[in-house]
Amino acid sequence: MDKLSVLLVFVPADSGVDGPSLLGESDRSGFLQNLKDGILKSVIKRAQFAIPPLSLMILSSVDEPGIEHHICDLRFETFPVDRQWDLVGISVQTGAVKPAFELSALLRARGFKVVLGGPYVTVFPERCRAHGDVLVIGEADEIWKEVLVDLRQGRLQKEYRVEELPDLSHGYSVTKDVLDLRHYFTTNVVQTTRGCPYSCDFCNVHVLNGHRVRHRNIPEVVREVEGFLKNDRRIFFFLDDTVNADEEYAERLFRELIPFNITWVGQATTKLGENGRLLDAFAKSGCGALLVGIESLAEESNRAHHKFHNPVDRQVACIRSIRSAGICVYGSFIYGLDEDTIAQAESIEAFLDDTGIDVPGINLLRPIPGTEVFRRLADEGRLLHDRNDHDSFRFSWGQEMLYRPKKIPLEEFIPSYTALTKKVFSVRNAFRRAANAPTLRSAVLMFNLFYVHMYNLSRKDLSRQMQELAKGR
Ligand code: B12
Ligand code: SF4
Repeated sequence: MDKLSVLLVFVPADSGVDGPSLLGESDRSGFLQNLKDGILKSVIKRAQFAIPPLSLMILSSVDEPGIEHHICDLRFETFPVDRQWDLVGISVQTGAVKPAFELSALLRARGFKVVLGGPYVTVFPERCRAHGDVLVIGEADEIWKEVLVDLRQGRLQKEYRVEELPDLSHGYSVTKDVLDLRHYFTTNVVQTTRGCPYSCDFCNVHVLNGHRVRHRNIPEVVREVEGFLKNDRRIFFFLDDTVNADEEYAERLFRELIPFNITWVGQATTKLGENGRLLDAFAKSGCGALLVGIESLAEESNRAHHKFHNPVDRQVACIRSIRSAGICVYGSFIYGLDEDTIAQAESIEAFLDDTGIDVPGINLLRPIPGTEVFRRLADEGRLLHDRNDHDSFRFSWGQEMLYRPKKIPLEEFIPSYTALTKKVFSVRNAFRRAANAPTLRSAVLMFNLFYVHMYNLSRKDLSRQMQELAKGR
């Protein structure tokens, strides 16, 4: 008997971070201009570091007799409409809800059965109910098998709700069998823990994955790394939100990974700089770069957003110590948090000089529905769009303001932010940072050049918004 075909789909957001297909075509002509655009595009393509959706890799690795999985990543492929799919699963991410629902409507009109899952479905099942035949609410690692069995037996239910967060130590293996390896910067994406003990109010992770850090078995992660290396020797991305959340676990794991001679990147707290043993394990196991969330340099701002775990006065020393261990630091700031004043811009510049951060990210707060900050800004009347109309917010990277900062009028904030990004993201600074980076110099250069381009786009959106604000006055 033929197997039932299940297609899992990842939908892009409307932002440049989401893949080369979104770069847009040049509207200018001329040989030199085309050459410049061509070079820029190739830099951007490489610097986007596009990685496959781990969620869909996990689901497609669930083995159920009589079922075959396929993945379609719409960042790189078009939807294969000419085939008969017995079930289409769409991952719905905040930032790409509208296109996800539009796709679902199209497919359902053609008679396909659609199951919706992912972060947005988990937080807002009621808003998703009308848009799919089946909803999966929560982390689907275990419940997906139930869905597949029901599909096989012709008794799919309307809703599958994960009552208890999956125990990751029970063991599952992730394969890349249905991925097209060529699309991606690397396909080596691994998650070792889930959940976050902290409660930053702009973040969804503790809402989606809980406050308790759940670990995978170390031998299993080691086996996964070994297996992944067989068909892709490129860099590894550890997708844990805080790869040093449990320091003892992290040290044991990364010591075991030393013999594999990999290079890896991940996300950590700057606290790492105060744990010499863990830093040593990270460096020896091939850690090349870590993203650290610095957010505001005003302690009272971090407190206002419930971020208590990285005291500003220890940041400089911690970042220096991480870089001295040979690991690049991507420092992520959010300018415009509640207690920030206009002086924040200068503080960020000075901090970048002081620490030598290799790749700065100077973000605008994206209030994601379902977070505490979204609710608070809405209650305080500071959102620039209707709280019930999630589609009107462009959550993707950079771009225009979605709310009014508390202490800085928008009309002052926007010029201050754009002046800052103009200074920080120059081609000259990109080369300087690459030259000073402790390792991965060409990646640091690429990323910084990519940001020269992205922040330029963001400034255009903001200047458009300034004009609209002036007209509305
Ligand atoms: C890697 C990553 C990215 C990568 C890759 C995207 C991806 N999703 O693979 C990139 C850089 C592209 C990215 C971009 C963005 N991201 Co992001 N990202 C992450 C990160 C760090 C890891 C994602 C991951 O692999 N998790 C592990 C997997 C196993 O979990 P999962 O994706 O939730 O999948 C499980 C369930 O949701 C469910 N599921 C998921 N899909 C489906 C589909 C079906 C059919 C079913 C049944 C079940 C199901 O089952 C899975 C297994 O348990 C998460 C943080 C996190 N902890 O998840 C943020 C996170 C997902 N990102 C977030 C955001 C906000 C964004 C951006 C909007 C950022 C921006 N401002 O531009 C964009 C939007 C991109 C888009 N297309 O919409 C938020 C999402 C909040 C929300 N409510 O949706 C998160 C949670 C971070 C946060 N701090 O809040 N991101
Ligand atoms: S921002 Fe980072 S530390 Fe804060 S709650 Fe989210 S994952 Fe945890």
